[in-house]
Amino acid sequence: MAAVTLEHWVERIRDPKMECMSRDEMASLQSERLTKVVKRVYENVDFYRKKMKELGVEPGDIRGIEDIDKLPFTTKEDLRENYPFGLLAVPKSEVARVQGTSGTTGKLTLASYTQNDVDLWGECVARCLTMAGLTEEDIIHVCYGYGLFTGGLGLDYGAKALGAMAIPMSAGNTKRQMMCMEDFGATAFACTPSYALYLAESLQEAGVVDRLQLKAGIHGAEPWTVEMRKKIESILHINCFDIYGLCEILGPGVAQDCIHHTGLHIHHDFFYPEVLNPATHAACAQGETGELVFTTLTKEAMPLIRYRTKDLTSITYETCACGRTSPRISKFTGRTDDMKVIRGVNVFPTQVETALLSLGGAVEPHYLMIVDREDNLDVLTVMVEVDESMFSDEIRKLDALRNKIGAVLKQALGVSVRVKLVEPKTIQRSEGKAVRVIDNRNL
Ligand code: DLL
Repeated sequence: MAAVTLEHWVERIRDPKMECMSRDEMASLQSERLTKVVKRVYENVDFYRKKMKELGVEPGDIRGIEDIDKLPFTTKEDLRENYPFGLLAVPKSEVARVQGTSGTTGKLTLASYTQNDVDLWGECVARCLTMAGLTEEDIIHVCYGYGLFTGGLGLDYGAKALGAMAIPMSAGNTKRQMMCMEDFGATAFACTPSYALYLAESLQEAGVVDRLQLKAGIHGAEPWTVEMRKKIESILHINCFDIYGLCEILGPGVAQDCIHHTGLHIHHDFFYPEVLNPATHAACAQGETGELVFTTLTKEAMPLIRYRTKDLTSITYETCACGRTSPRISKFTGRTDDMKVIRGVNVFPTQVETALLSLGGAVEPHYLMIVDREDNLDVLTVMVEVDESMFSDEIRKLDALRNKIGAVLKQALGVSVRVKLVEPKTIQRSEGKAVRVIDNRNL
């Protein structure tokens, strides 16, 4: 069967009451939830009681959502110091499961969930799947890893809450993925965008795209550009959606874009977002880039107050063309910690991706940034995959392409770049999050 495009779909809104509430109604719900969660963490979590006392704040001082800036921040370092169970607000016997992600020091960043938290997670991912036009009729091929990483189980819980069929493939073995996708008639698939592109190219090479029944891709867990989305969509003739989340807050399902692709809708009845200047902590104006900070409003096992995600984005509160009133965050430009400062210039991997994709044609969006220090000077090398045919052409053509890429990257990044052209599939593919930067400077 030929691939179906989503163009003629009418999007179904799963929970119009929550997703289309007026601003005042939502503020009152958020206020009620915030006052409860603050009281709970003050009474049950030593870390928060101590922090609030240091700031001279009592739970009674928090009367509504407008008081949120009186509360202390929580950072990844706080999680590390309280690893593994120091931030629990319930007895350990009430924890139904834990999920984790790699931390910066070798230990995991660990999050705990009660059964209600797991159900909330399923509800959030189900809302995201609905935003992608999926229903209980759909078959969702999940090639995110299952395990401590939240991708596989999160999508699985979402499919269950929606009443759809989940195919729990987990990551790896691309040939098997392709076979099952075709044989089981998957109508949607979920994995990182870098693996989605790899899988799409592999399906194209195998000539099976037209035999698939895919209509949607649910991708996230790493930054990706609009150009990358369009590339996957055009190979598979589907619509792809950007799903966001982090294990400390929930896992996938904190936010996702709808068919209009004008930002990711946050489920703000559960997670209250702020976008703050990372240095001054002042609230950013709508549209201004800053660090995303979340307060979980209903989580039981490990509620987090003003958690600093280190993810950089901007926010808008305008109602979307889809009718949802939830605030929308723009695609992430990077993290406060994946930004590389190269000869004093801030460089993000997504800038490289956008620049490469602007060249179209012979250049693939598979790249690797390598930062070295030579004679006390930073040197940025960008490895780029180019079409195989380029290597059989005259050397002059290859040089011209290298120079062109170098010029485009210099223009986009503001620093000079050494370009290394390599054949397709030279850069290692990842079934999980792609590695985009290797920094050899030992800073
Ligand atoms: O990556 C959860 C997830 C799984 C999201 C599957 C989407 C799909 P962590 O391993 O805790 O959780 O990593 C969270 O990944 O702070 C962001 O920096 C990055 N990230 C997640 N989603 C996106 C996205 C999962 N859509 C960290 N765009 C976050 C950009 C993303 N970055």
